[in-house]
This record gives sequence, structure tokens and C-alpha cells, in this order.
Amino acid sequence: MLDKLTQKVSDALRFISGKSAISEKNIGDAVDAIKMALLEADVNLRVVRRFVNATMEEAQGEKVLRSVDPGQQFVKIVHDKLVSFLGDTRQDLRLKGPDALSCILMLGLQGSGKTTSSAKLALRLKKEGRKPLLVACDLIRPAAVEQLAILGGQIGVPVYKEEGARDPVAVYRGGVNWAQKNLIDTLIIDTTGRLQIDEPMMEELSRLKKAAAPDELLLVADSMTGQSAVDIAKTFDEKIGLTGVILTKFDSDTRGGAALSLKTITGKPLKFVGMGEKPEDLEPFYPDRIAGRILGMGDVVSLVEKAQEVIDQKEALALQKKMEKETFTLEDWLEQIRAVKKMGSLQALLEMVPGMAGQVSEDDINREELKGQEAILSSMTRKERANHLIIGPSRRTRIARGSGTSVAEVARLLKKFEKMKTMMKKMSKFNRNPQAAQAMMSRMQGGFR
Ligand SMILES: Nc1nc2c(ncn2[C@@H]2O[C@H](COP(=O)(O)OP(=O)(O)OP(=O)(O)O)[C@@H](O)[C@H]2O)c(=O)[nH]1
Ligand SMILES: [Mg+2]
Repeated sequence: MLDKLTQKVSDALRFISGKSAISEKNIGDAVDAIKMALLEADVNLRVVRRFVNATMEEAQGEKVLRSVDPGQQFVKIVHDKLVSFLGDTRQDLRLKGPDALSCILMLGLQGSGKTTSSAKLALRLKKEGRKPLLVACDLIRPAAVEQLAILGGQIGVPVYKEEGARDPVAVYRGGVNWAQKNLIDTLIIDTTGRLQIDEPMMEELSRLKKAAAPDELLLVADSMTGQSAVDIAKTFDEKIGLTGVILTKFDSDTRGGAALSLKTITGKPLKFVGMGEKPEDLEPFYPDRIAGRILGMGDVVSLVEKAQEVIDQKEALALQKKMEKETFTLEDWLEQIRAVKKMGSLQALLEMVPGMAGQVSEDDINREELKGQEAILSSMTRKERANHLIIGPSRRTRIARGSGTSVAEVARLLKKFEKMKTMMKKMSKFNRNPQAAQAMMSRMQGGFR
């Protein structure tokens, strides 16, 4: 899912995030590329326009943070805008407490996935400790009741049905009765779908809604129908009123346009996505995770936040100076190692550093070695760390003992440090970007093989 969109958006952003200075033209180009990607993904044109305007506006108004470069900051703006277009925060079901009877009414066109999604929701609620009951109110399609009964059997959730019933509202009432006798706390009502929205359907749903006063009116829409899923949601909301949407077949929807347009056009939250045919294949919809996936750059928010925490521009500058003046000490090295350890994924951070994208993989970083280095460095005195030249044989023995390593390992570390210093001297001559300096440090201290 979303593969193509991810590819295009991340290409556009990768280009700009690798820049330590960005111009209006850079931003314009990136925004244009994202715009094309969204349109290709079948996102509603109005939504795309709004997205572009909001992003441009923010990018121009944003003051530059001292700890991230403008390219990275732009990535975050795009991310935050995506999140807000996808609905901001996760919207869970709003049900009553377990002492009262809650009700979920499922609606949607024929074949959209109502019956399957009813079972999926039932399984989910059951796992959360609720006692759901599936109520078979699709009395039109011949095998509908049987299909629900089979699904209920599979997931171990009771199904209420009435043989030969003709009136869904009567079945609903029977369901409530049964529920009260059997300690049920949530009704999930499966309804009839039609090929298109028509009067009889709306009538039936209105009657059910009036009778049941549901806590949730969930539209089940097929994401593969793209923008028409959004139009359908709009119509259902106007005629019946919705509290949320489940987009099904998200596993086979490679474009994702419906997910991106839905909230903006209808104002209704996307609560779940169907990710397959099995009862387990239902996922809560997390706007920030989907946005992260679309950007294809990992979880950008947390990255930029981590970068703000760890790559402090001021610190990076100080490091750069030390490298140039060759006053980099073991003490600085220890500090660097601790900073790296604080980060979750070094690779992810390095990806954001100008010029480093695609060059490092987590496999390259030897975390064990990092730990060993920290142990050795911590076993030195401050004085030793300030001047490594004073560390003779007896001091080496003490440090090895203190860190649970061997004299050979201590010697190896000191040798590595000498090598790092030489390398830095060379690097600092042609690389005057403080963040690149820090990234290079990270690479070296990470024990790159
Ligand atoms: N791949 C995939 N298939 C799905 C998903 N949800 C439903 N389906 C399939 O879509 C088809 C229709 O699903 P149903 O649950 O019967 O749809 P419905 O809305 O109840 O259909 P009617 O009762 O005829 O209106 C079935 O073959 C399901 O297995 C999903 O999230 N992913
Ligand atoms: Mg059905």
C-alpha cells in the first residue's frame, strides 16, 4: 500500500532535506513534486490545494530553529501538515462503559466490507475485554445472515439472528433483549448494502438509527474506489450522520487517496483500516504513523525531535572547532558516545544529516563495541581523558581492570583515537559543516567496520 506515493514524496523530501540552506525555489520545487504525487494518488484536488497552501505558508513563516537545519525543518512541516490532513490524532471508538449497552451501526454500499468489518470489530472489542454481540440485520442478501453466523463462530462471538425475519428494526429489538439476558455490553449491527445509495436503503438505516440511537455510526468504505469512497462518505453523513469511517481493502489500495481526502472533505475521522480478509486484519488508524509511512523517512517527527535534543547546533559548532584546532580529547569522545547511545537509531539520524543520506546502515554500527568503548573511557580519570599521552602501561592495566576489558583492548582504543584525530584533521580541512562533522564523529565512534 501507498508505495508509489511514498516513493515520490520521499524523493522530493530527500532532495531538500540534504540541504543546509534552502531557498524559496527549493521549497517550491519540493512542494510541486509532492503536489503531483498526491494528485497521482487520487487525492481530491481541493485537498491537494489546501495542503500545498498550508505547507507553503508555514514554511515561509517558520523561524529557523537553531538545532535543525532548514531542510530538516521543512520535512517536519510537511509531516505535520500530512498528520493534520489525516485527522491529527487517533480517534478511537466512543462507547459507553461496560455497565450500559453500547451500539455500533455499520453501514455502507454492497461489497464494501460491512459484514467482514463487523466481525473484525467484534474480535477487537472481545480482546479488549468487552462482550460484543453481532446482530444480523441484513435481511436482503440471501446468504448474509449465514455469513455473519460463520464469522461469529470463527471468532467466538455470539450472533443474534431471527429466521425468516423481514424487519431489521424488529431484529434489532430482539437483539437488545437477548443482550440484556446474556450480559452483552456492545451491539454491532450488520446492515444491508446496496449497489448505490438509494431511498429504500436510507429509509431502512434511518429507522434503525432512530430505534437504536447508536454510539457509533460507522461507514464502511472500499478504499480501492478512491475519491468515490469520499463522495459516498459525504452523502451518508448528510443523509444519516456518521461518527467515523472504516476504510477497507487498504492492503490492496496502492494509492491511498481516499485516506488522505476523507477527513478534510467530510470532517469525519477515519477510525480503522481493513488490512486483509481475516478477522484479525483490522488496524486502528494512526495519522502520524501513516504520515511517517508516506514520507518514507521513518518517523520524522521523533527524528527531528531527537535531532533537536542531540545535534545541538551550538554543540556541533564547538565540536567543529575542536576538530579544526585538534583539541579533541578522549573526554569529548566519551561525551559523543553517550550522545549516540541516547538516540534510538543512529542510522535514522544520520539519514537526516546533509550528505549522509543513504550512506549508512544500522548494520554498520557496532553497538557492542560502543558499549565497550564507553566502559573503557569511563574507567579513565578526567585527567587521563584530557591528555591521552599520559596513559602508560600501569595506567592501562588499571583501566583494563576497572572496565572489565584487557590491556590489549585499552591499547586498541587508544590507537583508534589517534587514528580518529588524524582523520579529523584531514576532514575538517574540506568539510566545514558542523553537522556533518558531528555525523562523521558518530560514524567513527560507532565502531564502523
Ligand atoms: N483484501 C481485503 N479484502 C476485504 C477487506 N474487507 C473485506 N474484504 C473482502 O471483501 C469482500 C466483501 O466483504 P463483505 O464483508 O461481505 O462486504 P459487505 O459490505 O458485507 O457486502 P454486502 O453484504 O454484500 O453488502 C469479501 O470477499 C471480503 O473478504 C479488507 O480489508 N481487505
Ligand atoms: Mg454483508
